[in-house]
Amino acid sequence: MTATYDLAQEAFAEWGVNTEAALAALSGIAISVHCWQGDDVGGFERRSGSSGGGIQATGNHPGRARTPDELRADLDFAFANIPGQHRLNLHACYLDTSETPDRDQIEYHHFTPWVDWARDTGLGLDFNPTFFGHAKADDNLTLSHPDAGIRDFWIEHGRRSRDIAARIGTELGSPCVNNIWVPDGYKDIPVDRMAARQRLWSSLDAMLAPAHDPASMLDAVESKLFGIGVEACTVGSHEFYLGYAARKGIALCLDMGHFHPTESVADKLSSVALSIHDILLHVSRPMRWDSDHVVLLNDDLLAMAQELVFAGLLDRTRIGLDFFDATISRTAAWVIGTRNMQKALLRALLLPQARLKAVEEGLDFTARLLWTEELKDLPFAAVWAEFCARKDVPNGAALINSLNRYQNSVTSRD
Ligand code: RNT
Ligand code: ZN
Repeated sequence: MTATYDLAQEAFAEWGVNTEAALAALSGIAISVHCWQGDDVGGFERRSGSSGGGIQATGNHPGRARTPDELRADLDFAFANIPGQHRLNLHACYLDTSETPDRDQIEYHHFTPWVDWARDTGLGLDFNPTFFGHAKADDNLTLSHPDAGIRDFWIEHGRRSRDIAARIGTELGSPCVNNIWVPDGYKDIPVDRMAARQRLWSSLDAMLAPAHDPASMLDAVESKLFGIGVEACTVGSHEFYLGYAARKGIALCLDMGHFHPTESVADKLSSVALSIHDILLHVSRPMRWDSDHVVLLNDDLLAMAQELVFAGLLDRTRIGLDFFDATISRTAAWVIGTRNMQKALLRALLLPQARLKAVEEGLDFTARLLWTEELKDLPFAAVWAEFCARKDVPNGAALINSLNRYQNSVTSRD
């Protein structure tokens, strides 16, 4: 324990905050790190072309992972620079096999190298069917396509993804979240939104019909406001999935980039939590649109973490990340973004929650404002440094050196 940490411990104790309890709580929070930051949402299907579906990584920084082995090596490095035990969020298009199954033919064995690696590394795994970057998704219509044949193709993909996720969860002894996001929507103003939404609803029903053990797999659905090429209408809107998840008792995924830019996603948590039990987050940073920038330790992130902690939602919220930036070191992006999420959680855990809630309940809004501002000066950094030291990961200048060294080692890849 450093002298700096000792002083920090005292400073927090003056507010009645136990830093050891905060560190223990932070230690127990697993972040689901998204595989797709490592290769610009490309995947390993041996096809070329962009991800499609209105999502896009921009940039051409050297070092993109070209194979599952390279991606795992990059992830090993990233996780070695992120304190704590976490999860990897895998997309179906990241299969690792010499076979070339179409999306409606994927099976568990196409993913076993990932599961073996996760088991060896002590990581949990989450999963996502991939409804984009495919000829049958070129119209930006999948589960809501007017053609029943196309819908059936995607329903089969979704069912297989659920089977695979459930098997992964069983193998690793930790429930695997299977998150469903479809790009479906219209560039220009549709005249029959209702028909499209009815088709999406029925397709989801068909896809989710086979029951799975919740100890192995948890279904989640992710809404969106709009995407590139899908400006006029997104079939799977927030209202659509809020209702769907509530009716079906499945998890709702809130992506921080999938709302109007001035909406606070943090504010939505407590409302959603009253009718939805399980929540999945896609922590992201939209800049003017759903741009998926690497998350910063900014007000949005701090507000989100504070809501999770103060509303008591940590035990039923899965925290996943969703950003992809190809203009910077991809491994650094993972490390910076994930650590920022953890730092935000730590700050929230270090706040004198009971005292703050008491002054608000007593209508003392002056004290609430004064205290929240004074609390910003507490020595959070010393507690974070202690966390990194205990977890044996670099911090500060040592972290920068570590990130640079690794990036230099992958620069020759392209
Ligand atoms: C797209 C959604 C979705 C994807 C991933 C790759 O806007 O946010 O979550 O980013 O499935
Ligand atoms: Zn997302």
